[in-house]
Amino acid sequence: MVLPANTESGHNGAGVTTQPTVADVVGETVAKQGVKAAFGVVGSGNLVVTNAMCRNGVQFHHARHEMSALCMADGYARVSGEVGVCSVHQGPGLTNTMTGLAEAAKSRTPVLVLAGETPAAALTSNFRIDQHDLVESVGAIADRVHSARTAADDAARAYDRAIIERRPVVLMMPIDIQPQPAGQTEPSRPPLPRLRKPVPDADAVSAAAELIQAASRPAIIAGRGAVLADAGPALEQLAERIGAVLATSAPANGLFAGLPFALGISGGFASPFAAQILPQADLVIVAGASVNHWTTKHGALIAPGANVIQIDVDPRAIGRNRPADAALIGDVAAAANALNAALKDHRNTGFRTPELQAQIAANTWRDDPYEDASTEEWIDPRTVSIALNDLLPKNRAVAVDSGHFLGYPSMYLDVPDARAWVFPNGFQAVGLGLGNAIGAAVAQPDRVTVAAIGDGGAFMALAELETAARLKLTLLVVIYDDAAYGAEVHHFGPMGHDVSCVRFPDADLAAIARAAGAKGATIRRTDELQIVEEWLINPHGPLVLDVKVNPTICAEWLEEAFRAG
Ligand SMILES: Cc1ncc(C[n+]2csc(CCOP(=O)(O)OP(=O)(O)O)c2C)c(N)n1
Ligand SMILES: [Mg+2]
Repeated sequence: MVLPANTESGHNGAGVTTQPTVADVVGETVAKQGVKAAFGVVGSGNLVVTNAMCRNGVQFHHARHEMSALCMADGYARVSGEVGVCSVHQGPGLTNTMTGLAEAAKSRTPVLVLAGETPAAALTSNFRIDQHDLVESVGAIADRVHSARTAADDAARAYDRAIIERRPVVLMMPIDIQPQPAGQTEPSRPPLPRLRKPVPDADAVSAAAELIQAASRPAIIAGRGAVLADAGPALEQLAERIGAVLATSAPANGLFAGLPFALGISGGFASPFAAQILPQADLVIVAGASVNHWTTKHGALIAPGANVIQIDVDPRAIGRNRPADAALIGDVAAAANALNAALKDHRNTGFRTPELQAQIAANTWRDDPYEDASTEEWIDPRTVSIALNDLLPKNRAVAVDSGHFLGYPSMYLDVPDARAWVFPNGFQAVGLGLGNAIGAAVAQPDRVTVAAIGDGGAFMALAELETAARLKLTLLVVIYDDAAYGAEVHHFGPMGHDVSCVRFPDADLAAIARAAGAKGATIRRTDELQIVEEWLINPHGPLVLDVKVNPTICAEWLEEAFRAG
């Protein structure tokens, strides 16, 4: 709708009916894209736009720090498949989001950030920074509300770009334009088509099908591209036809959960059995995965002579980390369906024998023996992870942080599907896990969400314990507390460096959680996990477990990563 100047048809959020402002229209336009939830920290540069979203049906969840607010939008987007929305103040409000924004950019999460911006003419404003270059430098897209006339179009375009370009978009909203009467209240153009499922070229499909027909023991390694394409069923159909075993990259964990020939994660977190089977493949179909050094254990999990077929929507991804013998450029589900059609008369038992199925079932991580390093004072992180896995309902989601502890939840906590797994490790930053878990818990209130984090990551995001408590989330925060930056201790200690600066006095994180309004308990033995059972009867409002893990254990996956450099 185009409004003549001074038309009285809006609401300024202060109870006064006026012509809608640019901020009103931006908030309304974003809400009308179907946004159900938004996160943020409110200042003068984003209060009006945030209220406008709320008036139009968006539920706004206020965080305590912008980095975590961004992570909440990221985690929300990862599990819901929708655009995550985050609203922040200009200048420091935006700089505070940077680490979370870089993670969302590296993990290609569609996030829309609504950020105030100092007026072009306010050259001496304290808040002034180059917001455009700042966000572009971490891989996000900078867009802008250009004028009162274009506000609705600008907002709709920014939202579309997050989906189409699969990256976070920061919509700068100059604070001198925001209060102006909007020249237009609705976008002038229809939304861009959202469904992009590019089908690979037919010749490429034939070439890949030929390689598959020549293979005797194929494997499929699926990544986040397969998750985003909902390609699990199409890939399993293909795998069954061609006799393939299935594995995922760490970010795509859960995609093949429960399937008989699923080996779990390929890479540093691979079970010893999976690591033994995967290099036996003579053909590997890499489906929406980058197959970087983490996923292949520095190349060891794909045999040097194996053929590789790589499927990716992005042509630039082909062969980036491992040369590909054939490439299918397109949506992973569309490509798998095309291969299923091309191979409709092909049948190969391949790996799929009853013997291997039984071996896979009997050789998961928890079947792998270890010497329990629990003491009076500390619990073995593997022991507590296995016990939690047994206690928690199957309908759960797990979000992790970064650090030495990271392998334990990845190896021992099962997830029912890929949307129940949040792995914000594209930037390998510590401190993003709790925010991501909160976003995931908001998106899936029917699931028990677990935030598996280290004590270092917990302290970086501590403020959000209050958020989790205030929002009464069904959230179990498991802090693998070794009173240290364990990753650094285990990396530099063996080299003879002084690591006293990355060891900390024991801290009572359960008491801190209680002070923030959550339930909290210290865990040193598995019988103390009874508190989880009690909490699960009515798990509304977070329970924080300060698990005192044995700091002397160095996880094998990390040792190996350090060895490889
Ligand atoms: C933001 C950020 N700062 C520093 C680092 C370097 N770093 C990697 S792991 C780690 C230790 C994290 O400690 P904690 O969360 O307790 O996990 P732990 O390694 O002890 O299991 C640090 C500081 C990082 N990756 N990201
Ligand atoms: Mg630690």
